Amino acid sequence: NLTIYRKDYTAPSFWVDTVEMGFDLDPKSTVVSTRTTLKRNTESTEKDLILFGESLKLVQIRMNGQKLARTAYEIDKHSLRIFNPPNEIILDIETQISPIKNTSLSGLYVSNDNFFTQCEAEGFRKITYFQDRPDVMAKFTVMLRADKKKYPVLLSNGNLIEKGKLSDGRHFAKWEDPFKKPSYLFALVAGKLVCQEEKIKLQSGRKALLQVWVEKGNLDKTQHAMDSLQNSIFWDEQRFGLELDLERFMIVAVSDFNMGAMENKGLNIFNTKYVLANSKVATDADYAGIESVVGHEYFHNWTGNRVTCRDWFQLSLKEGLTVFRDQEFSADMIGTNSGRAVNRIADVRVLRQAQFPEDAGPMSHPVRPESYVEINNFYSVTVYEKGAEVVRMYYTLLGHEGFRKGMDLYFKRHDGQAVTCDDFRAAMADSSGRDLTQFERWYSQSGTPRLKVATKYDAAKQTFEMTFTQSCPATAGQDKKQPFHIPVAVGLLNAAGQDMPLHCQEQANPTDSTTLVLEITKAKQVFHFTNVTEQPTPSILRNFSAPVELEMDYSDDQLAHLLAHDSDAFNRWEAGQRLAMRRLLKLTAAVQVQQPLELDTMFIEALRKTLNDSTLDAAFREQVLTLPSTTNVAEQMDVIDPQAIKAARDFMRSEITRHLKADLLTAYENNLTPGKYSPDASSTGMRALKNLALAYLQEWPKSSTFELADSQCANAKNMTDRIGALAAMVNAEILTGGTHKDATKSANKAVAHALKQFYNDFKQEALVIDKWFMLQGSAGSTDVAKMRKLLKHPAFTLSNPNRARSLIFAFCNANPSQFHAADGSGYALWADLVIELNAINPQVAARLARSLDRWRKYTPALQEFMQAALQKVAASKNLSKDVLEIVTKALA
Ligand code: HT7
Ligand code: ZN
Repeated sequence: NLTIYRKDYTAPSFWVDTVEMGFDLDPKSTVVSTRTTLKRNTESTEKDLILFGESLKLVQIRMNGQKLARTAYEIDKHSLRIFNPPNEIILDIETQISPIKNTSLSGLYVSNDNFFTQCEAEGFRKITYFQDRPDVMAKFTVMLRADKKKYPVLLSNGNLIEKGKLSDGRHFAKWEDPFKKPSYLFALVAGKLVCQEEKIKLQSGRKALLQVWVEKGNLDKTQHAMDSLQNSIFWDEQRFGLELDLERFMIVAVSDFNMGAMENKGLNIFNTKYVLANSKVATDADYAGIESVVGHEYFHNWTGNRVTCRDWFQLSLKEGLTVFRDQEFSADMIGTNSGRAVNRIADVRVLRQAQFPEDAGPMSHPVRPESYVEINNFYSVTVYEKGAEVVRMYYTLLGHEGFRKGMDLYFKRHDGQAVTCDDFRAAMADSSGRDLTQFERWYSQSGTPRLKVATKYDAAKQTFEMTFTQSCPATAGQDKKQPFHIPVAVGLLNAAGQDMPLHCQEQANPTDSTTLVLEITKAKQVFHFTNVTEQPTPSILRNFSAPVELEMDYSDDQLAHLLAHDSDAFNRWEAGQRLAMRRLLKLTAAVQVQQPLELDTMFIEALRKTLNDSTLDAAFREQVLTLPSTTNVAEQMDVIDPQAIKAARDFMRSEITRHLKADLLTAYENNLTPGKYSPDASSTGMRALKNLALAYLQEWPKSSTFELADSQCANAKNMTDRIGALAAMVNAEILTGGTHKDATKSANKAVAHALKQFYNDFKQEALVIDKWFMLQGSAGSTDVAKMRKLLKHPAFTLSNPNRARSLIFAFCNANPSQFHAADGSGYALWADLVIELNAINPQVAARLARSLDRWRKYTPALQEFMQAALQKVAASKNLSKDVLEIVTKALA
């Protein structure tokens, strides 16, 4: 049995004081020497010292200066066990590894001829034998040696304490990290890199050197990352009183990387996607992504590095908390209430698009999982995004000051330690005097809770009653659930759309605000509001105060009222989404029984009103006009019929355009952003609305709208406008089909030309070519045959994760009509690619394997093809633990 359980945690048998490492770097054969000083943990019952190791050649091992007898230890594919060593030991281990052969991008590997490491979660064991677990923390000193010409830059964690020349054209650099750290935070980088650097003054007056390292041709794309880093440093000082604890902080960009970035102490390593930006190559979304990921990794310096996880089951302790912190950072950077709401909407979109389905599928797990086969599979939207929602609920329950007190106590108690989610909860409870015992269920129970609300207004008594009933569906391995502690922020709107004063019998309103946080702790709970002078429209779960599915029988009129007036911008948007979702579900049902499709004027008029309301930010209007995704609709259905959803959604889009074409054209013209490019919130919002209008307008099969896109594409001064127009054109390609044959022909020619031109203009920019592939992977016109052609394109490769994701993930996760082709050909392609990727990079393969998680929910004919594809993968040879866990759980 490969499964590891949380309940089996035991402390390590030895503690480590210091680690001194030496690297003789060579792509084919790198020699790693490691000297570790260890002391027995007298509280452990384990007598032996167990070191983990993967794909290593052991050259030699010595204990306290003596060669270790072969009978003193045992070694297998995954570990090295030393039998009952003395209580205090110095261990010298020499291993040999081959970075060039390491295509998994975990451990030490080569990318574009440079060396990089990725050690979280368990990559350090691919470098040397070690107690590679986060509760073993040590001080590291690292000596790097390499050819000076090929690898002029040698970096590791902490401070550079020595450097110099060696014989044979080699040189060395010695780095010392003053802080104890777990092995997963170890990093080294070596190669031909250049940096942008700036010195800053910290709150305490200390100075720090900030560096952003990139390949030579990319030095014109580092300013935004540098600005984001400085903003992050100052934000953490102000908001949480947390100062940078190092003299030097480095960010290095690498183009082959499995995730977004990595928070190695003082030496963050980033996917190029989250560092490189200028207006020519990066979109507004890229700029926002960079700010948020740079912030995220920097914030880990306290939440993750200074206080780390006891074991990997506690991953959300650092990830949920750090996502919450980066969300708050991005929101504070915008500053306005409406901007904050737009950010919140984006976060909730991710949750609904990815986390709710995960939590209802075969990989469902609690925020603090109970078991895993491969920990890499648990770097999940549940651990990250739902984990952040859990942290946000503390914030909502305790308030701004209360949460800060909890954070202060957490650091006071645990700085320098490896701790658990329970420790975090205890700090929040003890600092506030609140009983958070029941809150623990957010960590232990999986699934998205359902919260049903029924209301009753008594005009004579002027009372309003709200009855909440909570439940949680059975999820993988969890049949029965206990009630959660749910903070529900509510407000009441009068007929004029204003907030009414709130007087609740069961819950005081200490701040006398017009939003009250009700605390639901029981399966059923009633709240009575008094002095309610007229029938109110309740605004429930404001700002999405808990990660639940709210079930409330709103009338269309109530929703339109909320959309027009709610003082809570999130719920304003939510009301619009509910109106749209209701109609999308009806239309999908109508498609299935081949009934005529109709869209009512009331909905169209509500959208028109929002679109034309110039008191609203463009960014907010764009969010309201963006319909729920196919996945959102699918999650609301018992049996998913992707083609019917697509047809319903396409119909809705074309009806919206038919009725609102003049308004959309005006929105387009009013939101042009001439002049110098700036990624500020206002310009970003304008571009988003303009490009959304442009995309809608393509539903109106007239050459003038297509020409608008074509001309924007040809004349765009920034990547947001260029790719926005190109996307609109690519999607128009099939939309203009049918009756408009001539228009279709010339449109298709223009699309082909625009795609070719785009490729030629950017063929040197890997991240832009990723966009080019992504656009085509997700285009409704890209069927399996075209996909197979694109996979053979000379610029395509499976071994670069960004490139693989851009085409394949786009097809499997964002091209529902083609991926779910009735003949099962999309799934067959998926199976081939999962198998091929498994041999190159198991982590990326396992992510792709997740695309069929929800197979049991589809129509029977599709289910059959999906099951066959899953079985094909499950039966293939040399399957990694990563992929095996996903397909086994899917088929169980
Ligand atoms: N903490 C980092 C996790 C990470 C990672 C995990 C598994 C494999 C590769 C990886 N690269 C980075 C990222 C973060 O949450 O900040
Ligand atoms: Zn993180």
